[in-house]
Amino acid sequence: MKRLFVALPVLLATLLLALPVFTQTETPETKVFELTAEKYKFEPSKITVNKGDKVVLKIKSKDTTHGITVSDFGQKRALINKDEVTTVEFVADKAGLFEYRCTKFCGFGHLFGFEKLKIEIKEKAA
Ligand SMILES: [Cu+2]
Repeated sequence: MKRLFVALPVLLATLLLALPVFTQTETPETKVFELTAEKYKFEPSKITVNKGDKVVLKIKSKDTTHGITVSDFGQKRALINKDEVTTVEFVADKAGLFEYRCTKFCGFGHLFGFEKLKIEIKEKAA
């Protein structure tokens, strides 16, 4: 019983000291990106967010209809029509580097040289 009286304050002190570590992690944010799609690339071609962030892509096409399928985050194909803004939203719930190319035939470069859109999702700093 006496050991409990010693152990309990030590345990409480340890928890109090550890508390700031738990509360320092970054809170999820909504990150909005304005992108353009054109033959044969997305611009910018790379975006970076933190795990947990809500990502909003607002994509415009400069020339013809393109498409994007952010399949790793449960998104179905969205078409990107010329002079319209297509919005794709997802929660970046896993870290890694994800690459997406146009998913709508837009010319011969679509088959051979399409530069992928890279989405880097960083693990939050501990
Ligand atoms: Cu294409």
